[in-house]
Formats: sequence, structure tokens, C-alpha cells
Amino acid sequence: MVTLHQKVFFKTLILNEYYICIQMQIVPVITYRKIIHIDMDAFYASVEQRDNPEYRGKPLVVGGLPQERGGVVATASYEARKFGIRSAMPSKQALKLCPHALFVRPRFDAYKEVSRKIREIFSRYTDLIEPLSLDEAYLDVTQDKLHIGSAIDIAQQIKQAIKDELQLTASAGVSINKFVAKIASDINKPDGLKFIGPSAVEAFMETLPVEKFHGVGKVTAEKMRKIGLFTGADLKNMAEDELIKHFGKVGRFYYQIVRGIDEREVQPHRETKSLAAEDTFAYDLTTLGEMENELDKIAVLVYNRLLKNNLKGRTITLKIKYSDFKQITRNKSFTAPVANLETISNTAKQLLATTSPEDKKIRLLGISLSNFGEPEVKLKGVKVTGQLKLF
Ligand code: DCP
Ligand code: MG
Repeated sequence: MVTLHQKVFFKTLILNEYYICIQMQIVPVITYRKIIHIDMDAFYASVEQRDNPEYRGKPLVVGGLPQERGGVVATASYEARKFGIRSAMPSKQALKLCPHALFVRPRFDAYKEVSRKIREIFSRYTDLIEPLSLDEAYLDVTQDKLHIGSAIDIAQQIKQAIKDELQLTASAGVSINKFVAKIASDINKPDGLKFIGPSAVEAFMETLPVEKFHGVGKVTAEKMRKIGLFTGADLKNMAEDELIKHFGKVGRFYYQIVRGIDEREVQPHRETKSLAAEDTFAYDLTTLGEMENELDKIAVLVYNRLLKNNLKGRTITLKIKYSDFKQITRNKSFTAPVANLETISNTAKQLLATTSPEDKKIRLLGISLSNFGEPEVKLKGVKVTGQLKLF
């Protein structure tokens, strides 16, 4: 949050060696928060290359194996990315792009251990840490524990500690709010550090392509381009009520963020309670075919988020917003945790079928997974806490 301190300035005049106060002004001085976003580079692949020297310098894919049905890439080493291999791509396709790539299955315990250690490093500087997934977190270092003061120095020290103690690299974004810090950490990857200071934030936001804005999916980006909105500068030229008219509530967020305003606090101890993806359509959907098509796409987004967070959920919720903005949700719970793309999209479609969808005009569809709590599994009378693994 931007805080205003009041500072008193005296305009003075030297007259016969006497200082005479001739005018007193009250000038607001703005102080900014210092936010760091840290994101590990090619996280799972880097841990594998660290622990297995024979993988170093090679195109390495971590995820499902190409010979497995439905195997997908969790991540790829930077060497493998040169061939076009990306997260969430089918492993079969990755093999076609780079036939000599090495494929390994993920070792979540190793990644969780690294994640625990990087959080310990962060906690030397601040307790305001908000992890977003195993490999990324926001830190608020406005008041740091070691009184270093400079957020850039803190980011550098954290990167160095990760290198020295864990033999891994991380990229950092430093700015005055979460939104800009997160975008900044991606700019000089890998092993990058990007600072976007208070006076540079607005200019930075103006040049940002609309698809980089939080919550802007392909359809919204397309809708924006159709009405001549390509960058932050174009969004900035629009009045707030105009943005709200076009994009609903999120229009207010766009209005603020292009002006460098994002007051979301860094929230320590925030647990992931649900993971969701949704889309507002360029035009209202009226046929079942279109709705099911969109649900398939949204299911892929939720599925990717589950993979990224190494989570499985037991409840699948479908959200529907109609053209009159009336909203309903329907959900289904499973006894066993789900992290399977087919189950997610099929369940969403079944839930949709219970709502007589063809009589209505739908402007938004969303799917979320929740109920992540590690289930207790009883084995022959012994209580075991289940590990939520994906592969
Ligand atoms: N992940 C996954 N499935 C996805 C995306 C990510 O399993 N669809 C996992 C593997 C990644 C980790 O989450 O290593 C972190 O995700 P990032 O998006 O931060 O990607 P990387 O750390 O791998 O690469 P980058 O250097 O781009 O951050
Ligand atoms: Mg990463």
C-alpha cells in the first residue's frame, strides 16, 4: 500500500544572518513497498542436472516418458528449450522435436526439499513470504530483518545464497508491487535480476503487451486487439467506466495496474485452497458443442496449474456465468484425489449437462479443483498420511 508521510519544508531567506521563515508548505512524500519475486530457473530439470552430473549441458526433459500414454513435459532444461520443448507439451511431441533428449520422471521429494531450503534462505531476510508454487515466491522486504535496506542487494544476496548453498540458480524481479515484480523476474531469465523502480513502473506498464496482463487469456487478448488495445498504453487511454463496460470487474484492475497500482499484500502462510481457470468469451455460447470445447481448453489450464503446484484435488467445481451475469456453480467430489486431465474435463462436462445448458446464453465458464488436504489412508489398521504425487 502506498503510504503518505507528511514532511514540512521551510523556505528560508537569509537576511542579516537571521533565518526568517517566510512560508511553510506541507508536501506529501510517497514511500513505496519493496517487493521481490523469486522464481527458480528450469526448476525440476536444474535439480536433476545438479544431482546427476551426466545430465548437465544436455537437453533434459522431466515429466511423463514419451512411451507412456498421456505423458506430458513438466519442464525442460534450457538446452532442451532450444528445440522448442515446453512445459505441458506431450512428451511424444518433445521427443519428435529433439530425438536425442533425455527423459526422466520427476522426483517430487527432491524438489520439495529444495523448496523448503529456499524458503529458509528467504526467511533470513523477511517473514513476509508468499509461496506461489514449489519454485516461486513473493517477498515483502520493505522492512528487512537484517536492515540491508536495498531490495536489489537483498535479491542479489538471496540469489548468491541459493547458488552457494544449493548449487542452483534463481531469477529475481524487484519492484514496488507484486504484479510488476513477477513480470520482472521473467525478463532476464535464467540467473537474472531485473529492477523496475517507482519512476520506471508506469513507462514499463505502457509498453507491456496486453497478453502479459494478469488474467488476460487468449480470448480476452483477442477481444482487446479487436478494439485496438495492444499495449498497456492503449489500456491507459481508456476511461475506467469504459474498461468496466468492456471487461467487467477486472476492468478496474486494468485501470489501476496500467498506472502502476497493485495494492495486493504479500500474504504469508496462504494455503492453496483451490486452483481455478476460467474464460469469459468474446461472444455468448449457445451450443453444447461450443461449451464442451471451451471446457476442454479450460480443463487443460487447470491441469497445468495442478502439475505446477504438485497438487491433486478431490472436488471439481464448474462455474457458469450467463449473459445476464447470473452465476451458478455445480460440484462433484471424489473419494480419491484427482489430477487427471480426462477426469477434470469429463466431470466438468457432466456437471454442465445437469444445468440444461442449451436453453441459455453463457458468457463465462470456469473449472476449479479444491479439497487438497492430504487424505489419510488406512493400511491394515495403520494410519498413513497420503503423499499427493502426480506421476
Ligand atoms: N511445472 C509442471 N507443469 C507445468 C509447469 C510447471 O510440472 N505445466 C513444474 C516444473 C517446473 C516447475 O513447475 O520446473 C516450476 O515451473 P516454472 O513455470 O517456474 O518453470 P521452470 O522453473 O521449469 O522454468 P523457468 O526457468 O521458465 O522458470
Ligand atoms: Mg521457475
